[in-house]
Amino acid sequence: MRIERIELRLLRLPLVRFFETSFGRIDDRAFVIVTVEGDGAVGVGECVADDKPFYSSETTQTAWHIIERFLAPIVLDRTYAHPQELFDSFAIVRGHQMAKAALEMAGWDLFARQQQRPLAELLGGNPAIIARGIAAGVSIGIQNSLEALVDRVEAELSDGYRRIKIKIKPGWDVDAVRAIRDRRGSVPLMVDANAAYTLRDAHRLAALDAFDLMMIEQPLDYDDLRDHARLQSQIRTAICLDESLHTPRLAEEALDTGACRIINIKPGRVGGHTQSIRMHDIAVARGAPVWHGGMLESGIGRAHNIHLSTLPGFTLPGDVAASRRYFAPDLIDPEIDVRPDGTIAVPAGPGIGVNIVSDRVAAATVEQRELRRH
Ligand code: OSB
Ligand code: MG
Repeated sequence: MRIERIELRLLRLPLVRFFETSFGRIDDRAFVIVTVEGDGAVGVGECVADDKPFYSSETTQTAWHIIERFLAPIVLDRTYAHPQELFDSFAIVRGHQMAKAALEMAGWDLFARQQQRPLAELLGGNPAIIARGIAAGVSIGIQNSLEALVDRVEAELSDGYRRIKIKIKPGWDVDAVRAIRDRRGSVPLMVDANAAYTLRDAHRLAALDAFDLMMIEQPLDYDDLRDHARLQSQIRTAICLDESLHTPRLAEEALDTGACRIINIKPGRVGGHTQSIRMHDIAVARGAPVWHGGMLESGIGRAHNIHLSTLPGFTLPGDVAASRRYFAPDLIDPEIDVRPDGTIAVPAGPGIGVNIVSDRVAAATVEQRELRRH
């Protein structure tokens, strides 16, 4: 496989509904789409970095810079036997997992299209899951009121979703969980704090033990494994880490020190598909459940996420949901939809298997650049 041309596009799209987390509310999403071309084929990836460094230190602008200045010169016109060599070829560049992931995932799509095979098969997906589809869950942001929250939960459950995750922060936690339990009983429920608490809040987080949650995601700081281990020893609810885990090694350390019992994998956060597979394998070897996170992706990143979610260790429903929860219209046609049984079909064509609507991409493009070796 050889990549002869790379195209970067910065896009901005309005969200169907605002999305609020412990670090703020957003109404639209900026992201970078990376297209790679080689031997007459095309592959595409989506960079999950946002325009603000709040969820992670990367932004659309840093990712663009790192791809243009450092990663493109590594990959352009180099021969790879397999896309699993891409991530390790970036080793001279430290960090910048989201920039690396966007290019690496485009390379996987290119290779799968050249092989005329669905990406899920090349990643090592479970054939039964590839045939039946993946289990979908939703992530519900902080709402204006508890009534609005419970209404959202009802609407998502009636669309078929099998698991509800709500965002929490100090002041929007125990009451929000109780409101959902009061209305919907034992529905599979979990919370995500996006690092909004400290170890001094342990008693408040222990109060969530009464609600039989599947897990609490990233309660403490984004770079703190030690305090997560201390917290996990003080609460019954399983901790799942998201922001803290950028590498397979960190996942290993977190599981082996008791900082978490469950792993969230987002290929953007860990450097792409190859690193995601490695992290998945580490969790499976330790008997820890894995699920696929989401980053409010367009249909391009979303399709990649669906393919990766077919690996056998993804035993819990992920934050991978239907296009129409995010963008109307999405950049792809047909859009990704959830079925009444709460599953999402794995797109069946070569590569990520979705058709990109170029008019919609063009209309959302803010900036565009072509990179070649010269
Ligand atoms: O923490 O999982 C998170 C969205 C943006 C940044 C971080 C997170 C999220 C979500 C939304 O929870 C998941 C989705 O629906 O794509
Ligand atoms: Mg999270």
